[in-house]
Amino acid sequence: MAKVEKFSGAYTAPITSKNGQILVIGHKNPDTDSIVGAIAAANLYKGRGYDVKPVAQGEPAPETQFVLEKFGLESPEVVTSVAGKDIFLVDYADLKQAPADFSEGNLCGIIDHHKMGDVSSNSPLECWIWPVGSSNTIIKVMHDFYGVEIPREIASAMLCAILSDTLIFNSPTTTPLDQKVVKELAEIAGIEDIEALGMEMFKAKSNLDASPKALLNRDFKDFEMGSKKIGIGQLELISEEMVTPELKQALVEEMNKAKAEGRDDVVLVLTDILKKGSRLLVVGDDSAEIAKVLGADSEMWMDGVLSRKKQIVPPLQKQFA
Ligand SMILES: [Mn+2]
Repeated sequence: MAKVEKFSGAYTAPITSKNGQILVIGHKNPDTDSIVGAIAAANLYKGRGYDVKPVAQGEPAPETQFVLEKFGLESPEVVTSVAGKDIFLVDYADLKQAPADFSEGNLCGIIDHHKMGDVSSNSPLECWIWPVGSSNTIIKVMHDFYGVEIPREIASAMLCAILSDTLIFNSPTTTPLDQKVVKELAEIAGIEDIEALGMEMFKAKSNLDASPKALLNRDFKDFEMGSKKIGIGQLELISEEMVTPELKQALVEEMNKAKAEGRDDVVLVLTDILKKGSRLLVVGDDSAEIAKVLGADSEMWMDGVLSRKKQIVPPLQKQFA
């Protein structure tokens, strides 16, 4: 039998860019996975010969700022319009997370690890959507597939993005591939104590020195669930006790304002990384039902609940379908 040659990216057809420089763009309210993902994916596409630029739909949050500064990476330019542009999406595939004029752009590819979204394209596209803990895990595998090298500073930031999305491997979204890729990235980056770097990063993330409105919006996503529109925010903290009763009250006020903007319910999940659980804040017509479905106790504590994607959104979607 003839030997089957190992398949690699060298054999795939090139992406055709009709509109000049291709933008690599993460989701709204960008997190570390989406901003570092855009930078890392741009490195990959550049390595394959494309003229690309990483951009973001907003300024980096404190955790991302920490990562970019620590490894000397530039914060991507903020871009909120993609009309007439070729684009790659990183870390999302739904219209709600995309720029408002998304449909006037030309979608060339998607790298994501969320449930399938509702974007569509006008021509065949490159899609890498895997059920792993972080988009950066996929981007590392893509570098290997296409034979593109990862510079040390980008490898360091990618490692941080995976630790961020998987809560240092504590989130139930973590897969063995995430752990393997982090080991490989640590080797490229020369990082020895992965855990210590992760904790340093989460300390930066726990920065609550911002307005209640900015805190609610830091990692906030809207979901259509049956006939309901439910906004769900999450703050990942070293300790949920950092949120004082006064701040909690101010956050609930902001949540009520967000509800008045046309949502049925607004949820804020205060995740305690060390206690491995989350405190639930919820305002809206279905608040009692939401608390029940998510298994919150009388003090609204949800033991073992760390992941919005895996432990919050699916049960609510099922309830309100
Ligand atoms: Mn992600």
